[in-house]
Amino acid sequence: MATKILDLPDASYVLPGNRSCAGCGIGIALRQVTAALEGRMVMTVPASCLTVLGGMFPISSVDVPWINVAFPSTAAAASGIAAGLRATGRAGEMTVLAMAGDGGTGDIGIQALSGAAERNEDFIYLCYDNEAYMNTGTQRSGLTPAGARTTTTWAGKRENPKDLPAIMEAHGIPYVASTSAAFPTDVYDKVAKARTIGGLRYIHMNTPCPSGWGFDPKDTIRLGKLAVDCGLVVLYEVVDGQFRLTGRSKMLGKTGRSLVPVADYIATQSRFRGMAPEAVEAVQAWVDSRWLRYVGRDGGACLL
Ligand SMILES: Cc1ncc(C[n+]2csc(CCOP(=O)(O)OP(=O)(O)O)c2C)c(N)n1
Ligand code: SF4
Ligand SMILES: [Mg+2]
Repeated sequence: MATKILDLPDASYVLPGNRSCAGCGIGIALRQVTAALEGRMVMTVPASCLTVLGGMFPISSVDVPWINVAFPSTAAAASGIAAGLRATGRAGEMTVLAMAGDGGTGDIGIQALSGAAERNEDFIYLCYDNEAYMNTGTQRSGLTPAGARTTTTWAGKRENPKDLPAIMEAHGIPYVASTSAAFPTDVYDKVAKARTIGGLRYIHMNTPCPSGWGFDPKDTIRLGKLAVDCGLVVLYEVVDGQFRLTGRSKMLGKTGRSLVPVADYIATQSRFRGMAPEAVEAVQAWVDSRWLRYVGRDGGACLL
């Protein structure tokens, strides 16, 4: 049964005031992530906007244990903590949560993550995807969408983003999910479900970034929702190989309602300024074929 917005818990483990930009999607989602674990957790976090949000010693903007680790080692550090909790008989007391950005996950941390997934280590890995290396001033990552201008793709990125949840699914881990910071109940339910499962659980979370994407901070939720409505972001989960659409994506798939044109989404952000019409069409074709595949898989079809 999906949680309703008014049923989300009042408890907050993200304290008032932090160093992220106004309207940052990470801070919005971190409330649901930590609430779903009831604060009974230990986090490993590599260099990123999330580290900045967490704060600099002796100040902290979160009320949960948090370890800053070297960039490529997020999943390795989480594996070690999970092993330590197991060895001391405390594994049931708290959840180990590795949380990193798209650059820290899809590019720099992928080998440690892949190794941990192959060993089916006991922790949740949550990749918040703001679609570039934002903390260092917006460089492209392997998850930056085609057409987006960054300081290293100043004419617009040519490649589509790599499908990280599919890569994780190919490891045969028990739980993979795709969610968005714009849907707090979807984030909450997926983290709460992942908490009840053993082994490596991977959650991919789209996280709008006003500063790097070029939009007004008041529009974070609106744009996050638009990304789902146009099919660039799809909400789903794969439990033991069984795929199902969730929330808004489920509704769109079930009713067969047309997706919003990708061009409408692209027009909302300055990172896509001057994108050639043919490039927009190419992204639309890519989104359309992916969407058909997702709808076709809904209800069970296995990727492998
Ligand atoms: C080994 C290493 N290389 C580079 C850096 C510089 N650095 C710090 S944060 C960051 C960007 C991280 O991008 P991402 O993982 O997407 O997180 P975001 O900043 O977008 O939240 C980089 C390149 C570093 N701290 N350590
Ligand atoms: S640059 Fe983007 S992701 Fe980073 S703190 Fe600012 S809004 Fe958040
Ligand atoms: Mg990033």
